[in-house]
Amino acid sequence: MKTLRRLLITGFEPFGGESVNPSWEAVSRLPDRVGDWQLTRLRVPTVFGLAGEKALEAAETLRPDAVLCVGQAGGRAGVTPEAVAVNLREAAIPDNAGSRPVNEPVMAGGPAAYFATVPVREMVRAIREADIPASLSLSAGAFVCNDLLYTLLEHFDGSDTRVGFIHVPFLPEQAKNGQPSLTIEKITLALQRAIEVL
Ligand code: PCA
Repeated sequence: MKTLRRLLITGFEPFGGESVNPSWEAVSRLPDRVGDWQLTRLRVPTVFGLAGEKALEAAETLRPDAVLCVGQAGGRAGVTPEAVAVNLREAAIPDNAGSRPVNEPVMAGGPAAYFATVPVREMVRAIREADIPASLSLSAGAFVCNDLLYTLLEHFDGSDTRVGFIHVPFLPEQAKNGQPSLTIEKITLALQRAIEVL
């Protein structure tokens, strides 16, 4: 029997006045096993620093082969694997602990940026093949999602553990004034397709 690879997959709690976060809604609906990956789910707080701490704590126990984080990107029309994380905290709104850092590093003295170590272009292709809009994103912003991705890429740099991030659009019930959205079924299927090509 083939041994399953271990995937730590995270979604975020709601933030910015929303009552749901599609990232956690979708992550919690994924089956325990996708392709040859065994999934361990983790809901992380939308708080600078703390999201990364919680993910690293879980990774310490699980020793995953890959960590895939998922977050909400309201206003985006498609599912967007992130290519890069930058060493910057620049928040337009407060996080869930009330902090709103501006022009601060994620890690003092760290490199300016890290590239994701999962096959982002293959993920885009696989999601599109399922007839779900997807494109490669070259910026995860400078809020908590970027913070989490940078923290994990820095921690696992040079190791065998691969790290990636996927931003997902609003759910239909969150989208206002003609903002784009995707159903929970489509977002969940997109994640499944992305995991299959990890
Ligand atoms: N999206 C935010 C943080 C939590 C989330 O789901 C972001 O894009 O940074």
